[in-house]
Amino acid sequence: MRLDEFSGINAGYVLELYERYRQNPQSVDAQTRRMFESWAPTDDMGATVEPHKTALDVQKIVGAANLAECIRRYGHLDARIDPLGSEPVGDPSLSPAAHGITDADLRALPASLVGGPAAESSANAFEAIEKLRRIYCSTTGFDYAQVFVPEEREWLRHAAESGRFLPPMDANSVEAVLDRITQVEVFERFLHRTFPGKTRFSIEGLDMLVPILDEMICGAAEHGARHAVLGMAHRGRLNVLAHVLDKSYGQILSEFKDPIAAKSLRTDLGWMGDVKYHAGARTAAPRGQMYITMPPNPSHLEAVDPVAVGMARAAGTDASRPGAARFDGSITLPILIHGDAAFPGQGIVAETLNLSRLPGYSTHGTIHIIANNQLGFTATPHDSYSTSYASGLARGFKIPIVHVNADDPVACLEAARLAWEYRARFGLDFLLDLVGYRRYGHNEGDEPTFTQPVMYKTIASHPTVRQRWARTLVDNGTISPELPDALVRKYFDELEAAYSALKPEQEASSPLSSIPAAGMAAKVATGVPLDRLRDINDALLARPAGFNFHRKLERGMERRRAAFAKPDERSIDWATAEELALATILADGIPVRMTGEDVERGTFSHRHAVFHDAETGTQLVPLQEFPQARASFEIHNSPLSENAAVGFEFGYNVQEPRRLVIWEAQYGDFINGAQVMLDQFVTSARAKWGQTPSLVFLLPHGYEGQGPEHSSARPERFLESAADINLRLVNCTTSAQYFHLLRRQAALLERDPLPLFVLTPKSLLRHPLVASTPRELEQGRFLSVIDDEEARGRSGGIDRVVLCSGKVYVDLVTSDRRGAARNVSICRVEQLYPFPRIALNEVLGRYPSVRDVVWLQEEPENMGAWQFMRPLLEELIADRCPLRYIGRARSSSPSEGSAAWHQANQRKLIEQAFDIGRVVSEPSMVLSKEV
Ligand SMILES: Cc1ncc(C[n+]2csc(CCOP(=O)(O)OP(=O)(O)O)c2C)c(N)n1
Repeated sequence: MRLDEFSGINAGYVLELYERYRQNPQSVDAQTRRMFESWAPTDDMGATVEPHKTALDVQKIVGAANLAECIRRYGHLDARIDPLGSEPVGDPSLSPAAHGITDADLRALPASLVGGPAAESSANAFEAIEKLRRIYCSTTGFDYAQVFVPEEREWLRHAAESGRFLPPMDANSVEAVLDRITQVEVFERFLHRTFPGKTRFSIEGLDMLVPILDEMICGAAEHGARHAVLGMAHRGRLNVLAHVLDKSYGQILSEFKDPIAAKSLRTDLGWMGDVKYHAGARTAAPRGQMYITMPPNPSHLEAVDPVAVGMARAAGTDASRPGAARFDGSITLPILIHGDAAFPGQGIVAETLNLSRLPGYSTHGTIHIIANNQLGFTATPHDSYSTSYASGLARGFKIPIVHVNADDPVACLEAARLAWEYRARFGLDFLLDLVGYRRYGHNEGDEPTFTQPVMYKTIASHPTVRQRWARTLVDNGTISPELPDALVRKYFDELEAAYSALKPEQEASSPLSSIPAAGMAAKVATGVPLDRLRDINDALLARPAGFNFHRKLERGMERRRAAFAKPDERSIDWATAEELALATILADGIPVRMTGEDVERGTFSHRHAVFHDAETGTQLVPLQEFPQARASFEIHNSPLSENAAVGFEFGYNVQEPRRLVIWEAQYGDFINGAQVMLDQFVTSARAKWGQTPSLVFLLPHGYEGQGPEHSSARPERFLESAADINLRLVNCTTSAQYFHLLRRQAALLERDPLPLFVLTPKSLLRHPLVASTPRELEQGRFLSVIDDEEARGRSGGIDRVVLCSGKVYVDLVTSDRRGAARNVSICRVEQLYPFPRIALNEVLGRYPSVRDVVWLQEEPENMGAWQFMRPLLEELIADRCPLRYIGRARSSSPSEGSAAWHQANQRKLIEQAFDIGRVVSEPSMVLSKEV
């Protein structure tokens, strides 16, 4: 047996064992003994190795093998990845002495001890170790020991050591790199000169980012990818927009001039626009066969990460066929470009990384690039992260990392090629830590030497990567000495020409979506014939042969089976209405994606969209099985995240707006974990970027004595940012209303898309008053206001109209005070926004003798819908009668912590609704006051 059949440390171990066997054959186990009886170790030249000579030889062999392993594992600590020349931290284990050996010892040992491609062409271990050093301790730091799957690690090791991914070095290729980085640099220099001091977040110092993106995108396109989604922040964004997304110089330059042309000031759809370095873009024509999209993003660093990943997931998902949606990661490529301070600092990065291997969220690998300029505004790495590198977080997700010096084009391109190949082969995330510097301050008007005087002294005299690469190519005779300057001139001329071609008031605004026709939502027919509903219901309840339903679910299923027996009985509870709505939407050919914490079963154990066989655990998803479906249905329990989870669905939704995308919060209040997504994307995307999201949010809401955190979804949060009809906020009280609402949303996806926030019930999920009749699903439609049918019959005797929304309505009508209060009409405002002015006006007009109109809510006065409703109601009521508020007093916390206290206040609230004429003056948690 040859020694090199054992690699690295194994060889040392085998020889040590052999030595033990020679000393005492009984000291090794029987199997090993049998092997050694017929074995004399030889080296790779076939000569016999004599391990028995001394124990010292074995130690040297082990030392050499360990040294090789340490270089592979820790070599990146000695790599020169900082273009500004800082000394690498190094590691003692990288020196032979640490392993009890010398260079002379290594020369005397066979190269095979080192193993891998480096050993193949080496005469001895010393030469092989030197090669390893050049690979692992040069301008690239390979950092992949955290990859635990041997096949992946072995592939990475071979990729690093074989040089297989080095870029071609023929004259054309190296000149093309020079050409590209000249274009990148000149763009910044031109802007610097033409618009001095104007913020552009220059790429300079990380110029190689653009050729790296070229390499990844072209490489992936050759392997069949058709859609790249680039999520990135401000740094280098304009350069990437110009050179990767093909945004024209004319458009960019006109945005810098920022003209106020009367015709560019749109007033429709709430259009406000955004600064140029937040703008998104999409290539107009495919590059190769690849479309490239960069979503717009807010200033909030890293917030765009899950959005871009969700877009990539949507782009790679075929939802056109019934059953589960089919995702093909090979046709889509998400690339996220992070900041070196933001990556470790922003929690959403960890949330996004955590999505990477989850079945409902995976993109078959996202490529991450840290645009590492070694500063975050003025903060140093010392201030910014506790990990060794900015990329440290990725290690926990078993993501291979390559740190690369941004001044070495060859190393950068090798890393880029390796990244997309790894992603294509294993379908997993990869991280490229591009280490450069920042030529100017945080922005171009900022003075960096206040805080980084020493670093900026170095930067001031540091040649650009273009200058360095040009010098290398001129010195080795690959290009003529005139070429670098000629390229610079060429690109300056191009920019000059674009600039002088600008019209004085060139249109700088992006095209906006068209304005939906007025009243679209009210016109949608959402009823479904009873026969069709009955058939679908039966199909959803079909029992596949051999499937064992959980005993406790059987009764509910029986009830559901009988739901259509009497069309005028209230047999449709909330969950049934939801399932029938989704099923009929699927039968209409609209795909549905639903996610959220524990949505498959439903937080309140009401949904059971996924059944688990009680014997085998096999899953059954009726909405993927029923024969009437014409599009896919997917439902996934999300990870325990709100921010990234909502961001992902937003991205999915804007990428594929013709699919109904629903996210459910465990309790409505948890959505504040996604506040950045709401403020920066969902509610303002149309005004800033012309996007038209239509994501649905289900937010359990209602005061039930569960304490401050599980009572309120904080409707005020949505009303605060409601303007120009940018969202719908609904708090509906019946299953039929919910059914029609979901169907309406699906029908409006293309015609009048808006985000929909639904405050959904908890205890009322199974309440008989919330249940609806099958007939209501057939004949009804969503009503923004529901008048009090009982009171209408005696409208002349009505003194008070109580307007309320959601669960408190049920508390009112089930109160024992209700029977006696025949002069009170209780009307439900089911849609809080858009404000249902016409419907409310009609309702109020029906009660001519009304003495006061009350807005009644469970929430404190500074929360809930009151502050939003008040001016609108005042305007509507005008001088008909006073407006009164009944609800909890102003409070910093949404509700009481004790159930008993809650009940007392809730009782008071209801009493006051029926207590006409009494104004409570004593200090109380509950107020009744005229306003
Ligand atoms: C969530 C958030 N917090 C703070 C800021 C303000 N801010 C803008 S850029 C920046 C520094 C970012 O540093 P880094 O991630 O290294 O990116 P760089 O600007 O250096 O490219 C800060 C703190 C922000 N934009 N977003």
